[in-house]
Amino acid sequence: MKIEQINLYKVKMRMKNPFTTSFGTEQDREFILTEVKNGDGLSGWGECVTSENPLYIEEFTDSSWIMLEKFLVPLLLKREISHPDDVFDLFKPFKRNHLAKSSLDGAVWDLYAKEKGVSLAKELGGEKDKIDVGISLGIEDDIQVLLSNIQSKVDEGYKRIKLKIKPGKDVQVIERVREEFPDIPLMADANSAYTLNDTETLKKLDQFNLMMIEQPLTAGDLIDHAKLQKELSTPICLDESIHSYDDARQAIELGSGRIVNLKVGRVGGLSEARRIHDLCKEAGIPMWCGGMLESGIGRAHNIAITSLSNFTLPGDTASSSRYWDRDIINPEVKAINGQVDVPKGLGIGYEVVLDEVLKHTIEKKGF
Ligand code: OSB
Ligand code: MG
Repeated sequence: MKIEQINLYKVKMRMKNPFTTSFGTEQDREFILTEVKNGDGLSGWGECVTSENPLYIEEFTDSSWIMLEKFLVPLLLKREISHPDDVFDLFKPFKRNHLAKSSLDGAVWDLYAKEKGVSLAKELGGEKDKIDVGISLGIEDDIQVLLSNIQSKVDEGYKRIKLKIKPGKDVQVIERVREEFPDIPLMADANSAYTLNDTETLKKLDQFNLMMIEQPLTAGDLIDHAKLQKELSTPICLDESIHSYDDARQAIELGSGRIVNLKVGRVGGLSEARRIHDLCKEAGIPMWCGGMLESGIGRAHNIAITSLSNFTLPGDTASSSRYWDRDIINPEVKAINGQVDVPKGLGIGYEVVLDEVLKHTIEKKGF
């Protein structure tokens, strides 16, 4: 295949509700959509899952925009690609910037599947018709608000509830939630807010039968995570720590955690995501697909990768309506009883509604 044209759309979309984690609150999502076109005018789409600020990861929307226009787009444009895996290798000389790289990798995978006349899920080796999904709920000042958020998501049928925690909003919050909901599949995500000095606090969470504690310590602290895991009976799940196949390999070898949250953007795209999937499967490490408050395009990519067999735990890919008044794809993503159908249509299997994209576009550049 040959990429004849690339369009970048910087978009700003307002979520229905603010979302608070240990690193901050976000309501206006600012990110980039990438569109790659072949000579027949067929389009593949990708999403660069950045935010306006570098709080979750070092990349942010404006840094990825520069990365894309100055380095990555010129490498890909007019180039003959025999397989989407080539894109990962093509970008390899440039360090990190995985969210930016992933957005083009994903668009090329979508286009490749469309050219072949298959779904992206099938082309990736997906085996499931439906995927299980949970939901991630932000920190709330008022515990009653959190409890009612949980109740409504349990009623909707989500397969597990993830609660964001931070120092001062942890043990007591989980304790109160467990009083109301003793049996629901529950987990906590700290987004790197703790250090080994907090081991005693984190050990108190062991009594609440959590499925896992996600990313208690800083990214890069694989050794400290391994020390902490030895102290905890609750499995540690790694999110921010895993940026590559080698990160996953070393985390498994060190015993830094027992579960992997895979985010396609964080690891630089679907090709690397697949390699990590196979590694974890081989090692007996269960996985699930994390979310980055994506629009429908990123959501579609998440659904496709989650159809692979070792995504055995419910992921964060909730319904479009949990985030948006109107998503930018048709049909929108809809979880029914905690399950989302894996689309069978070509490529990502959802139609991108260009009018909706353009409504939110604050900058566009074509190459
Ligand atoms: O840590 O998984 C995370 C959102 C933004 C950045 C990091 C994270 C999250 C979420 C939300 O937990 C997941 C979602 O609903 O998309
Ligand atoms: Mg997380």
